[in-house]
Amino acid sequence: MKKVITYGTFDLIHTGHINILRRAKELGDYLIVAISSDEFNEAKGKKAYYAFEQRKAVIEAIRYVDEVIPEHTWEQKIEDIKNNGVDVFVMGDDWEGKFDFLKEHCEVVYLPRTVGISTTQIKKDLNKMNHG
Ligand code: C2G
Repeated sequence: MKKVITYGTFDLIHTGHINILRRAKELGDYLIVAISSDEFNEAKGKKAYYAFEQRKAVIEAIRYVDEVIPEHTWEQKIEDIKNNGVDVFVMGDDWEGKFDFLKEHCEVVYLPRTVGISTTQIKKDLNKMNHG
């Protein structure tokens, strides 16, 4: 069984997230999604609208996803890959090159981001809608 892993905050789920999860799953048979904890989001300088448990419940409900684990640190990827027998590591290409050090442990694939959608943009648009 070919196992794929990807990482992210996955807040306010949108088609950009769905597209990467679908394409990640297409690269194997089993997709693990490591979701950033609320504390790790702070380390990333991100404040998610939904807390970890809610983001986890949403991602677990997506047909492409087989398992969700928490992402607590930048450093856990090699251990996750080894502990879960992961064959392919996938990220959107905004991370192009940043995780090439994983190539000695598994395949590393950067997929094109979905253009024109982001959680940041959603928040901005909602703000405008509500404040005119
Ligand atoms: N993504 C995408 N297209 C978009 C928006 C996001 O393909 N329009 C992808 C990102 O490239 C990423 C995934 O969706 O691969 C999750 O995006 P975020 O939740 O923003 O995750 P990020 O903050 O990039 O966290 O250790 C890695 C980090 O946890 C990555």
